[in-house]
Amino acid sequence: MSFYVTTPIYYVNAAPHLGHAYTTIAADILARHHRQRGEDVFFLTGTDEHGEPVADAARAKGVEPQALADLNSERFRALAPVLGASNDFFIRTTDPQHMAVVQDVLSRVRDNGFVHKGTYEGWYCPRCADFKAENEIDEGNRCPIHHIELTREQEENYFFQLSAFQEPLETLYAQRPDFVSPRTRYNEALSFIRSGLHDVPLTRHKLTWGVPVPWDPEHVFYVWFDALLNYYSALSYAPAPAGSPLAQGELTEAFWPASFHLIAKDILRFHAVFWPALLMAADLPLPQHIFIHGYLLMDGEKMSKSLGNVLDPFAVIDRFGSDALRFYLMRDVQFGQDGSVSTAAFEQRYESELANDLGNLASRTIAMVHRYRAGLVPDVPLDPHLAADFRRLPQQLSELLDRAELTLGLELIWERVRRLNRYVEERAPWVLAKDEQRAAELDQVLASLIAALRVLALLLHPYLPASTHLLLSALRHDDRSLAGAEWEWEPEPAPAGRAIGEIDSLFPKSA
Ligand code: ME8
Repeated sequence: MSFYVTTPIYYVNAAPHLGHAYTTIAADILARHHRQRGEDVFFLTGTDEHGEPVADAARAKGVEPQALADLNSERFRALAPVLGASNDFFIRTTDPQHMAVVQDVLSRVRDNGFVHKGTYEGWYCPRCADFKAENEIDEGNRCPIHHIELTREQEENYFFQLSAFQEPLETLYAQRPDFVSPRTRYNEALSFIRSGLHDVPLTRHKLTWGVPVPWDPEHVFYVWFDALLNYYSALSYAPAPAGSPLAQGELTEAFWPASFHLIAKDILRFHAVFWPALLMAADLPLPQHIFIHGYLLMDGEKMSKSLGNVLDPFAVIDRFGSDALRFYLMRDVQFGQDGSVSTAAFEQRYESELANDLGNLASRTIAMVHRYRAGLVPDVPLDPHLAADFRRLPQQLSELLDRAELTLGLELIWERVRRLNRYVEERAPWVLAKDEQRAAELDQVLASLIAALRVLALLLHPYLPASTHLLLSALRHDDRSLAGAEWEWEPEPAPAGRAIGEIDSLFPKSA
């Protein structure tokens, strides 16, 4: 089994913000979860460096586009490990290997008869690098996303014959109802297709900052076609993932087509319409799923660097750690829908759920094993009352994450975190400990709590990799695979009990 997940490649016209961190974290959770299932995983992220958004930003700063791209691409590259992201490669569209693949694939699209010359006239947003139809623009000819005035463009270009793919795309959507999700986004893409597809510019004549068109050096490729191809080109030159039996050069065969492209709804049309059409035109297999999440909103507006209403992920992580940010974003905003974020909501979740529900549960459980059983987990059968709530969780989580239902997956686990807290209160080990007659009961409660903590830590591992690593290390459970999250998983017999370590507060309240 192989699993290939991607994030959009981010524009390098400014530094990363929380919106970018969001998609990268989501993709990382899927990648880590599939690694836990023992699959070969490839997780790609990177930066989109050509086109007007970058050329204009560089001009405004008085620097060359390449210099701005180098500076900001490095910031995005540095953000990934800070977020705890385990990406296998970081692509830059200025990589010469990527540029060669773009030229190669788009020449094939032309050889296949899907490119013709024409004149484009219409509205254009240089921040979106997007040509806007009349019904997509705000009053005063403004971009509905960036609120800037659109420019009227007239340009002789090569066009991609998108119109030829109207029927094939309708068939694709009919045959694969899970090609795009959530359902609202599927419907949105399909109705765009049904409204009639027009040919779109494939090249730009006025721009020089882009991948040169091999058959006409006065043109560069329109940045979106250059950018979309990153998902395919990366596999041709990325090194094989650490520990993989694959060699460099074997990744396309192993991982193409992608399992999941994660994006936000701002770039739905490019991914759900242009991209499959382009792949068909190039005779390449189509991705399995495109999942379109919503916007993180601040003050009711899409968080965006050009609007200036951004929350700095570096600052949040500095104070609370990357797990806290990962948790908050997946928990507070239903993945797939828009949701508001705020420092107040973040702090509330941190205190009540991470510090209290999970952190306290872990530290008091481990402390009780040390206090009452000298750090040895009794080797006794587990409490059957917990079994119904803890059995089959890996399967249930996998089913949700196979649909990229990241928030529902986290809620599935958190219900058990709360269940276990109730169990501690109900069974009150501190009461049992006072009564020698009830030693066997206490043994069972402690063994069950530790087993349940192991299950929770393994299930939560993709969401909270750093803190669950600490917890699993304290539990002396080295294997990170999902097999250990089975309630029935049996440790090696140890009649005298299994030793566990100690743990510091996982989510300190003073953070
Ligand atoms: O569009 N809420 O790059 P970009 C949620 N280079 N997600 C957000 C967000 C927000 N407020 N803001 C950004 C581009 N994102 C192109 C993509 S792909 C072939 C080329 C995330 O820097 C989300 O994933 O504008 C969104 O789709 C992406 O960043 C846009 O990043």
